[in-house]
Order: sequence, then structure tokens, then C-alpha cells
Amino acid sequence: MVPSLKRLQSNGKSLFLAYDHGLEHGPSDFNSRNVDPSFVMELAVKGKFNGVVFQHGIAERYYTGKVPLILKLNGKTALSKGEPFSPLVSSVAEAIDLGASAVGYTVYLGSGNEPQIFSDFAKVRQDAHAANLPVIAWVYARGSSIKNDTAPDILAYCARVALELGADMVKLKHGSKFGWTVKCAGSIPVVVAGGMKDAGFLKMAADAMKSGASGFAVGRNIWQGDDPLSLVKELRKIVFS
Ligand code: FBP
Repeated sequence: MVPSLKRLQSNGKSLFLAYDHGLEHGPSDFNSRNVDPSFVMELAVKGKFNGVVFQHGIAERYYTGKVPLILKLNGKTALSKGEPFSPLVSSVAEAIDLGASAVGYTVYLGSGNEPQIFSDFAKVRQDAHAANLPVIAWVYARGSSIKNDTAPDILAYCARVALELGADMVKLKHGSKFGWTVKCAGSIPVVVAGGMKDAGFLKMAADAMKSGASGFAVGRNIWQGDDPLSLVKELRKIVFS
């Protein structure tokens, strides 16, 4: 039996606030306000997000339990070189201890390290499903064999791989012909990453929802903004109405 996504959705749609960037990109994404994880935790509550995405260290010290926690189980820095690989830095058992409602894992499709990535993912999926915890796969095509990570055929492949590997939800970048990408994910919901802060974000969001996306797991476009809650209000209209 696949785990229920009920705790992570409102009417089948989801809005997650992602804040794992301190590990993935380093503090260059932050300013003096959003460098404080408490600011983002509070934003997740005030914005009525369906989940907040933290790495273990942040969750342990700053998670208040007021919105569902999605614990990222793997991660890497922007400084690591070579074919992409994001090692496990936490476990399903730790996610349960922290009160997580789901776990997240980044798959680098096409990486020279795909065999290790797939086998780490399988272990996460087995442990999570044994505990009735959903697994959200971030699937990004990366590595020397990937020329364009948002080409329609590549994004569709990312979506399908999440379904094949047994993820319960997939997080993807947005791209053209996104309706086909969503179709390739079968019955698993597709949530879209926000990317760098961009004036066209809400338009992209509307396009993604029209193509069948089930919501967003967005970070920088929200917490880097001057008035994050106003943007959340607009985004909520797009996702939930
Ligand atoms: P953003 O909305 O800020 O793009 O966050 C989504 C996310 O998937 C984060 O969870 C993750 O840290 C980051 O993007 C990864 O970005 P990159 O594309 O540089 O690997």
C-alpha cells in the first residue's frame, strides 16, 4: 500500500516552502532576514503552507511542529565537483523522531553516480513505506551527459523515473510541453520548483497548474521577496482555486 498524501495536500493540491538552500547553495542565497531559519519557519505557518522542507540540522533546532515537516534526507554543496551525487545525511528513523510527515530525496538523473543514487533511493523508499511515510523525489537531470535539463523529453523522463522508482510525489523544474511531463508521472502528483527569484514566477506558476501540476515546492521566490506573504496570497489563488 502506498502512503497517504492527505497531510500534505488541500483538495489534492500542495504548496511547500523549501529551505534547504543553505546546504545546496550556501549562504549566498540569504540576506540578513532570511538567513534566520525562524523567519522561514514563521513564514511557513503564516502562509499556511502544506509543508516546510528542512535538512536535519535546521529541523532539529527550528521546526515548531505547526506545519507538516518534509525532511530532506540527502544533500550536497555547490562546491562539490565531478558527476553529481547527493549522499544521505539523515534517515527515515530520524525523520520520524523529528515528527516529519514525509521525506525528500534528490535523484540526479543521468549522473555518472546513478547506480548509487538509485540504490540509496530504494533504501529510503523501503524504510519510508514501511513506516507509512510518503517519499517526495526531487528529480533533476544533471551530469556530463545532460545538455539541457529542462528540455521537454528530459523533464518527461525525470517524471517517469520518479513513478518507476516508487516515489509518492515528484518535484521537477518547469519547462515547455509540461502537460506531457505531468502525464508521464502517472498517478503521482507533480510539484514544481520555483528556481531563482524571477518576475515571471506567477505566470510560470499559472502555466504549470494549467498543465496539470499539483502545486509547488518553492523557496527563493518566496523568502527572498520583500513582501513574501503578499506573493503567497497570489500563489495560493493560482494553486487552490
Ligand atoms: P527554489 O524554489 O528556490 O528553486 O527551491 C527549490 C529547490 O529544489 C530547493 O529545494 C533546492 O535547494 C534547490 O531548488 C536546488 O537548486 P539547484 O537547481 O541549484 O540544484
